[in-house]
Amino acid sequence: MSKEKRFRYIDTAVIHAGEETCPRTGAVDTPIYQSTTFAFDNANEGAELFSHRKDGYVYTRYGNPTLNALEEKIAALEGAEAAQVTASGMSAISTCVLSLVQGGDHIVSARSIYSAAFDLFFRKLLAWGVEVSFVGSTSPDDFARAMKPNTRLVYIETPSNPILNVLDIAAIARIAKKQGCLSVIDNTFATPINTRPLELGVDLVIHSATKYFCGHGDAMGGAIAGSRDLIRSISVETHRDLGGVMSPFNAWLILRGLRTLALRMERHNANAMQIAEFLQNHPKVEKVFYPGLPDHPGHDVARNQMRGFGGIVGFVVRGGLEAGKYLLDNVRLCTLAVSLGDTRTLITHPASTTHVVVPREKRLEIGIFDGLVRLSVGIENVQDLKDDLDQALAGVSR
Ligand code: LCS
Repeated sequence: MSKEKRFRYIDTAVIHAGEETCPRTGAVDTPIYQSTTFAFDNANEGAELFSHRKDGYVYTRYGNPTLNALEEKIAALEGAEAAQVTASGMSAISTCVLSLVQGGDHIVSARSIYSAAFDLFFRKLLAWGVEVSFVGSTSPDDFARAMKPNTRLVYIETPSNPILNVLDIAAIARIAKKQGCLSVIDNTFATPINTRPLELGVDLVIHSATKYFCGHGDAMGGAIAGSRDLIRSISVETHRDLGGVMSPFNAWLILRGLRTLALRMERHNANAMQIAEFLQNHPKVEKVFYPGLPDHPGHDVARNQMRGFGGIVGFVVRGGLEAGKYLLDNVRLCTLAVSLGDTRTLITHPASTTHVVVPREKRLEIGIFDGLVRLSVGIENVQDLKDDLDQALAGVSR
């Protein structure tokens, strides 16, 4: 029997929480339980497991020891009682939201959320009879005004993808609580190293574990964290039926990635701050969006609720669409790819890629300007990153 580990700090929790030396073999690293099904000793044990009178493993869609270790680690990092991991971030969002609402219910959602989450709400939920009000501003009062008697859920993301809106988590959680409905936050950009939303009163935290949790761009995953009761009902009543199960191998990769989360975020925070300041002083750059800059409209709120300002920087290149495309074609170190949160720096130009099919007016309305570039600042030496951006910006013609 191994001794219970004792620790207080999150940079120790990323390494130790949820994981223990295997009592049977002494294996120090959590094994990959690459098994779909788990045998019962006898028929009675099967009955006990299926009726939840006994804890144990039955079938990987219902639970798996490698996934469980990851769930315990994520719960510890978010200060939650429990967590459920899923096949992707979108799987976490769809499982969570579909578990909490039904036809006739109303959701209040921030307008600036990850585009596929917006599409899920706008296209699918509306078609299924769930009403959604999108709040375009960052003012908690506007969230309060959007509430209706049948509001069941308030859904937010901060800092938001891709325009880095900052929302006051505690104020919005209070509004939801006052109305007796649940609040859900996508904490992918901040990670629990920078913000722990449950401590600010939110009910459920969602992650795309594909991003900073994994950290190395080699595994998809998602997670939902919150109270034991909520996670249990999401897990038993919805996750098992929707079936977006994380693979044991991906759980193992994400467990491994998480052990360096605190270290990586420290570097992401520091590099992104320096890049934001560098871009702000660059003549070819019109505007920079980074919550760490004092002139960001959400800076004061971010200072209150974030320990670091994260690794994502948005900026508008002078010269619009063509200038944005030119920059992407001319960087030599930054990688042209979607996704974020990797060790390497990733660069995207939403207007010519992810949002190319969105009509220009609609795009501008949601802050996706022609020259907007999103940088997921990696953990490389920051001078190499500045040099790369500088040489590419030098050729931008206006
Ligand atoms: N939440 C946020 C904030 C995201 O940025 C993403 C993906 C998701 C949820 C969905 O997670 P997934 O299902 O991909 O694991 N964001 C992406 C992006 O900005 N580019 O490519 C994917």
